[in-house]
Amino acid sequence: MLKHFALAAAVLGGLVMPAFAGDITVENAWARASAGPARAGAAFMTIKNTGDADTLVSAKADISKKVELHTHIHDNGVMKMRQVENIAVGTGMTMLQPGGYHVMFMGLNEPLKEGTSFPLTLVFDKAGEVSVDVMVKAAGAMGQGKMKMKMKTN
Ligand SMILES: [Cu+2]
Repeated sequence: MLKHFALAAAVLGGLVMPAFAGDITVENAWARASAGPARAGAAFMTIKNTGDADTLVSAKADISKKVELHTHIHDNGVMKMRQVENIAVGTGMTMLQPGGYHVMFMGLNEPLKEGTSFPLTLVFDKAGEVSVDVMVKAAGAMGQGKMKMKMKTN
């Protein structure tokens, strides 16, 4: 009986935003629709932490071969993406947004389509796993669509 209740709660929980675990709440998770046959995509979100400092250590999704944590750096006026080992989530709000930290999907199984959503699991050092639905928005969402991006892999 308890088991069934827990399962139902988990299923219902997946349908309601925001998603949370422990002191961590994840809101407004979104990704940009792929422009053409892009093989990579990025997800952005707001992470609220009402507890002590935590760390986002990894992310998991079925939509691509690899899921990485990335940041952007300015290099001679060109914005480049760089993989990071983790993202510090201090007390308060941490924004994953265009031009900054993001979750990167390398080798998309198929282009991200506007109006769809996909599940993403974020793994925090202390809070554990938080699963969110990522909404796919128009390719030009939040501007910066024309920004020149170059991949730099280590
Ligand atoms: Cu990236």
